[in-house]
Amino acid sequence: MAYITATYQINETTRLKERAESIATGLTVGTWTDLAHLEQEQLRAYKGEVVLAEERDGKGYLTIRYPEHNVSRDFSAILTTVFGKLSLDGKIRLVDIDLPETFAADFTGAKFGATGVRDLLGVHDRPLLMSIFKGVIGRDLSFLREQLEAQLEGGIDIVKDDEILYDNMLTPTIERARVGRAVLDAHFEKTGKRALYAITLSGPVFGLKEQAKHLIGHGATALLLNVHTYGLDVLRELALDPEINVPVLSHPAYSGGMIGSADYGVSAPVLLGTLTRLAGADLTLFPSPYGSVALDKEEARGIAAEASRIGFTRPILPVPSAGIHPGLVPDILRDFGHDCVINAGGGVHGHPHGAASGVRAFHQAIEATIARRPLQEAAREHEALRLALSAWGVRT
Ligand code: 1AE
Repeated sequence: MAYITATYQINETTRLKERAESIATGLTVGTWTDLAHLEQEQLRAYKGEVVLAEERDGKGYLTIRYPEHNVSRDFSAILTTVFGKLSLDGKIRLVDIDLPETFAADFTGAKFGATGVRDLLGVHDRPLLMSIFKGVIGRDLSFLREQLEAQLEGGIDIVKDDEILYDNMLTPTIERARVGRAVLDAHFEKTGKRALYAITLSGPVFGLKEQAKHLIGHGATALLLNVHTYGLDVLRELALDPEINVPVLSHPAYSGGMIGSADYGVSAPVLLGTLTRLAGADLTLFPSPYGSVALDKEEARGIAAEASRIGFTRPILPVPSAGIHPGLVPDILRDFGHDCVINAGGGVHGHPHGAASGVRAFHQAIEATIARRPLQEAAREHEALRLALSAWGVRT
């Protein structure tokens, strides 16, 4: 028999076996009180089983496995079984989840993954660089076009919409797809360099698939989804659809409500790493440990490790984000390695010489870091990097 295995962290260190047993039974064949028929033989195949109940560093860790046939093949059923009512039961946090290989046909994961996105861009030897449109709300398509051209001029790999830029009158998504594609194609004709532009999906949930296909039909080369406002199954449905054949970026907006506590909710590696990878994102964005919205470093590194895990789905690209500027590049590469995406909005558009120089400054910082040169030394030869460092400094 195959199982879904979940590990919980609790703020208790005694009677762990009993607590685990009560969860294993309560979330499967039983409830809070004894049921007369519980010992019936046919129920055994449906009962949760305690794998481990142990104390570590003053906390309790309970690992329980649930028979695969208890759930339908979707996140709603899986998460309701392993952490539905249980998530409301005091200080308890879901810190690990593993799906069996028998789920592979229904959880196909990313279409492109880390390698596929790199193949699309033709970049294999350095971290990828992504920028975010900023200040587009209230502006029109000509502003968007200019910003896109500037970012491409600097040598950006991926440009994404701000997650708060929905379908709107001034820059309708369909026009963003059309104009964006024209600019990307012109850039490729001129430079031979491919780039992607991710457009935010928005609007009614049942229309998202059609919207995605419509945008692709009009030139979209990538899509951005606010996964945690819509739900993991929405991402999975998009990833399962063969006609949605562009990379999908997962934005972490709203996930703080689930990952924000050390005692409750879901750990960041589980939500933004494991589940986001299984749901089918090609890139997972999350707050870095040192920017404007900082995550604990081990949690952030845990997300990257789960994103890059080799299993029955493809490894995907970790994207440490928020408040990123060129002075943070050595920290990012030290903590996340080279197979990640460096992502910046303000750190590109706030450059004293504009977005093209902002992107150049990042490339100069990446090149220097890979060559093991201090950024201050490289900045003596590179004006864009010098200006970025004087604006925002260097962290290490
Ligand atoms: C954690 C996601 C970060 C993000 O989406 C975003 O817009 C960041 O903007 P900046 O780089 O902090 O300006």
